[in-house]
Amino acid sequence: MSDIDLLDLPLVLLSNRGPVSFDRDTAGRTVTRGAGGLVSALSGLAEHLDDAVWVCGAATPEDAAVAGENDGGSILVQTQPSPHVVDGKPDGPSIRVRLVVTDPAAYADFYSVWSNPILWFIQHGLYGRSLTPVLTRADHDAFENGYAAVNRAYADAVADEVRSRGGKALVLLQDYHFYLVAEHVREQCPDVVLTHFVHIPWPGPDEWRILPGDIRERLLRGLLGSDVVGFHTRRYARNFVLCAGELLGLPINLDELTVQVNDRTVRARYYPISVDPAALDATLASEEVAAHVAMLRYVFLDDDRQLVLRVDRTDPSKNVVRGFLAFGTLLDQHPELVGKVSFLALLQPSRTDVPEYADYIALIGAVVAEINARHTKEGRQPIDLRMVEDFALAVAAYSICDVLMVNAIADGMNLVAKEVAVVNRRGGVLALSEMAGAHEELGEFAVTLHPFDVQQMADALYAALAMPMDERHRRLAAAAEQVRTHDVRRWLDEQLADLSHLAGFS
Ligand code: GDG
Repeated sequence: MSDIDLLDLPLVLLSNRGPVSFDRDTAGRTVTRGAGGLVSALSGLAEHLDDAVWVCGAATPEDAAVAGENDGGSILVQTQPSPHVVDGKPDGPSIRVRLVVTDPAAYADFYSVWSNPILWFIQHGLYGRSLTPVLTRADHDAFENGYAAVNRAYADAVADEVRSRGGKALVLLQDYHFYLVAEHVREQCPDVVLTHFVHIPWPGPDEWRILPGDIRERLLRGLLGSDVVGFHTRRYARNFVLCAGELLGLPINLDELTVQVNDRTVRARYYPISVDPAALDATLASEEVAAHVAMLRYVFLDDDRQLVLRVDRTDPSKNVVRGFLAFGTLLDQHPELVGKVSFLALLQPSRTDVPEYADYIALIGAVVAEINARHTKEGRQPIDLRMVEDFALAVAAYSICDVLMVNAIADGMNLVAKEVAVVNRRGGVLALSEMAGAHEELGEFAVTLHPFDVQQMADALYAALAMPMDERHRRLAAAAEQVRTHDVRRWLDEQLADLSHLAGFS
């Protein structure tokens, strides 16, 4: 933790979903740790520091109740061995959490109108340019009363935490929900060292021109309140700097990836996010995963059959429908594969309150039914579509698949590809979209997919399935080595090293 010690500053984190959530069952209040690599990486940091607080949204009614009982202030939650709120001194790792409660209508406009789908869609190249009206009066109002108002509330909570720590702190903001926060925090606390990490792609200026000038300008100026704006890849960082130059007319340096904002230099940096290999190894070794592996082998891998896998949220950006169309084309053009290759799709229903997402799930079901009807042989359907939330099942499938399909239209990084690289034990081939951030690191070991070209994807799947075993193992070992040496800890350490430098500690 050398860089962290060097910083020696209090830490204020902000993300939409926090490190713990509260619920209620028959026995009373429960506390659960958040899942996922991001939460565990940042939790490790927050637990390590003497003075850290994590500001996040109250996601459940019980979260809101906890916030109310504490007058909106922070609470100390011991995270291990079992999470619980502590009053005095904890006797294990703990995180101070501040749950922000906002008006439900404002939150709905912030989350389900602006964050998803508008910003998410623009940043994944999915926003409509057809004849249907796009930004209506209601959307303009939702920006003001939802996105901007909620950003202001979170910024005030962050600034409050910074002020209570003497006005100087390291502030780490996460993702597309909070583009206006950095500027508000800096206005109130000019001495902060502030980084905003964007987990999704950042497109070039023309994509942002879909938004009216005043809104896109506010989003960019908001982010430029940071000292560092972090992305997964150099391409996204470069696009951001181009936007500042073209859309705001600010002086930029494309080689250095910097933007000049009055007397401040804002740096765009790229830090590819990654996974925690030790945690994945432990999950793979669990009895639960072993039971799933036995079941999956029995169902999919008898008689030298092969398995294509995909694991995604049901998000249009993941391009699930074209992926199935490519698999259908593969079977049309290689009938000898029918009955020999199965496609297991583990899809987690996502954002179903957004109409485009609900429609997408229906379309996925229809396409799968059609391909299965066309290619069922001896009672065996080629596509097994499971709408499930089951990480142990996903890891079991990661470990035994022959091919992983990631064909996203755009994807900030894609952690599934990195997870498969670490846990696959079968010489699994990564079939990876050239538009996923992970392609920058893993593309040379993968079979590349062009997400809009169904024929190309069918051909690439065929090449992956036909690849000799020694070649498969060689590529997988190289991909695993890349991920193990560039893990999530490194993602965080590199950011801290840069910030440490900026803060004058190194
Ligand atoms: C966004 C960006 C970027 C899988 N099945 C279950 C489950 N998973 C886990 C996977 C993986 C994670 O969910 C999905 O992460 P991805 O990176 O693939 O995709 P997004 O959710 O879109 O994440 C992305 C990421 O942020 C980090 O910056 O890489 O580009 O879009 O870890 O293993 N998790 C649970 N249940 C499951 O059934 N809880």
